[in-house]
Amino acid sequence: MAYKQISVEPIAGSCGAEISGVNLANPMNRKTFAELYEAWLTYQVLFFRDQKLTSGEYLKFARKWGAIHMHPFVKGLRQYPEILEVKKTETDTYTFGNRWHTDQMFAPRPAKATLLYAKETPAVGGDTLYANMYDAYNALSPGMKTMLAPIRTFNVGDGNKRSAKYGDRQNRYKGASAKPKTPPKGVKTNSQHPLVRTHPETGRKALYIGVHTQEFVGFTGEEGNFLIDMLRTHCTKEEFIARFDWQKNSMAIWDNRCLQHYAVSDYPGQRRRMHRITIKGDKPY
Ligand SMILES: O=C(O)CCC(=O)C(=O)O
Ligand SMILES: [Fe+2]
Repeated sequence: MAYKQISVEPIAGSCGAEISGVNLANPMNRKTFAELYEAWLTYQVLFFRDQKLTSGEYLKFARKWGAIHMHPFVKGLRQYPEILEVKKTETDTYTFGNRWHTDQMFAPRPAKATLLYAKETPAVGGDTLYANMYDAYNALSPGMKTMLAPIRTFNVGDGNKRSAKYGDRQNRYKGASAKPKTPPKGVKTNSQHPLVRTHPETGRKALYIGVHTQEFVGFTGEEGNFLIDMLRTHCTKEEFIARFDWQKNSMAIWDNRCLQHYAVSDYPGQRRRMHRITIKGDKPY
């Protein structure tokens, strides 16, 4: 597609594009947003640099992508409960999002999109990695695709066994504003989903798996663990990955339906502070 309103520069062969020529604090005309949306479906994650928005303007831009999804375990900002602060201080040891995952996969209707806006960044380090789950699916053999097609996964939000196995159970939300909350009554934090999901907007198939995935329904633990480990290794091959180097006032918006992401924990003793908004999604199929 030829973009007329914005400039689109891919950052890797797999996914991700940097957008310029747009100020997100300004009201946006329909044509510009249509191009942004088209680029987003194509590249799966968009990056913007040097954006200066108030929290109100940020929230307004986020709402263009859909209704806001509220995090069941972490409180938002006092004035803007829709905005969650992902913060790591000089003394924090836990890095929020430091596992390959897709956001809110444990929810019956997981988040469609996540916006992240950099308020403070370390001098070096603290990048975010993205892995393209269309490519991960397409790289499988016909035999493996057939075998995986009917599988349903069981995904858990908190206190999950596999996280404990990988040693990241403690202080699970410490790096995210240190304001954990108990999920509101009636909010489900574990869910079954198809392992191979069809993107509702592109119609393309993607692997849908992440750190929240605990078991394959109807498989023994041993079988499930074996396949989950194999697929998690497969999904994060270098060929599927893009890496974004944040600066203050960078913004990203990614599609959780066809990507996994990973916050790199390589800046001990430095601060990093991000404002995150998640957008409601549909039931995966
Ligand atoms: O801080 C980051 O780079 C990403 C953290 C994360 O996983 C998220 O906000 O969903
Ligand atoms: Fe995340």
